[in-house]
Amino acid sequence: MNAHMNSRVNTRTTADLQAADSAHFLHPFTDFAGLARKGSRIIARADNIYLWDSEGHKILDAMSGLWCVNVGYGQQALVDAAAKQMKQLPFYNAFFQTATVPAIELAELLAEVTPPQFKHVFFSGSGSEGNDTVVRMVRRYWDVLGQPERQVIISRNNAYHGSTMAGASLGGMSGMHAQGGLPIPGITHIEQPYWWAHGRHQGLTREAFGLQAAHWLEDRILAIGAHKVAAFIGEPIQGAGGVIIPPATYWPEVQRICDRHGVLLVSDEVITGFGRTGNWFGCETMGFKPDLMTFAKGVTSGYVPLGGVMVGDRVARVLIDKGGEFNHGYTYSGHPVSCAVALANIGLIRELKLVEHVRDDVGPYLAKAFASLGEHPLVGDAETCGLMGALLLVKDKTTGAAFADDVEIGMVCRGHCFGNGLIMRAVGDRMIIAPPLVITRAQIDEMVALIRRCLDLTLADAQRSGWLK
Ligand code: PXG
Repeated sequence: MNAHMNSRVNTRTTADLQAADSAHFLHPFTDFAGLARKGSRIIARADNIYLWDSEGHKILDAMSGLWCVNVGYGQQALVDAAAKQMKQLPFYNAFFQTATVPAIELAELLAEVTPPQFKHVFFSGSGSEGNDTVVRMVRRYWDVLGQPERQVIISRNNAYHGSTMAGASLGGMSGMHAQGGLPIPGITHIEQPYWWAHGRHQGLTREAFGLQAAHWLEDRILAIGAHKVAAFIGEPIQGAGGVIIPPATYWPEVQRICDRHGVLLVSDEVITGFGRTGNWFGCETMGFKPDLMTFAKGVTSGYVPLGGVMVGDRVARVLIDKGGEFNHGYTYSGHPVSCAVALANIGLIRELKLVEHVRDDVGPYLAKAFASLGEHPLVGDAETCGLMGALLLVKDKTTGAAFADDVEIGMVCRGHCFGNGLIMRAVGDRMIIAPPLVITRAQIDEMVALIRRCLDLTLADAQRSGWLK
């Protein structure tokens, strides 16, 4: 039997799989040679909030896969929905004046669970493609309105909006811009609303800093000329950037500024959507009313790929009533299997009352647990919103001083997480989590005990290595 026919994890050794992996599989955001030296950890199966690797180790997945498995692993309703749809109609497109039942019904359901300005959706296969759609759609909107000079989209440093040409350009990751000549023209970035990095040293309260950060947007709009600015895009809470929760004053002020200058407001809800922050969408938690909303990940809990853009009435009416043909779309726009799984997933979020569970029960419970982790000697700041959380690791708790540049404290801590059956991400010195929404209070206790153990081990390393001096 050749390797392809015998490719199930349980019939091949981990070493054999790792060799095949490094021989053939180029992983995303990975130093290929570095990984080949080390070998991948191979995840073999999962249930609820736990994973098992190919060596049988159990791991608590505090990152929901990659911020997506909102309903947790092993939900039979999603499996059944996929199998049923695959049997009945595995694929048909939505291009040539055709549609499929799951795509229609999902569009209808999304209009119901999203804020009231949204009655229309454009489907994509991922969040990146959703944001490519945003770029083309906002520019098309201003063209149709006879203002083609409104081209510029303003985004923020340390934003993440995906990895396609447009997604990476909208994102504010300097490492991504440095490869491949990005950003594409007509995209500009302002500073992020990160109080610890940009507000604390000025002695500003979080609230005052939130207003200042919002006014960076107005300054940029005025510098460019409002007649040239198409849209502003932001994640309600930056995810990949390190779970940066903006002050409560930020988004309402951003909204007022966009309204004042007629600029479209786009909320990238790829991470914050479908219950993550204790409301269906992050814009509801943060108190603003976007014109467009990108989604992906939690719409199917990651069981199959799906993304898209919710299109608010302001934009939809122009494109529908005056736009003619919009020359844009993907083979998998409205994929019937993805849409069937999304219908089952949203049904389950409702049935299990997961949004309420996050808002009223496990969200506040996690906030308390993180406040107590905030007392750990390594932690300078601890914050949560719903089921997203971050711990900032600092050298000196009283002054908040950071570790020396050559000390990768986050990676040290992440190493201990790996070794102790916990998946937690490190973004610079920020340790971040976003567990499945089905997590219970007892499981939060278990997760927090693991985090505390990893912090203690990291502190011991820091003491031993003289990094605290
Ligand atoms: N917008 C946001 C806000 C995201 O978080 C995307 C768009 C792109 O989605 P796709 O489906 O094209 O990947 C994302 C994706 C990380 C990490 O390191 C985060 C994402 C993807 C990969 C890694 O935290 N978010």
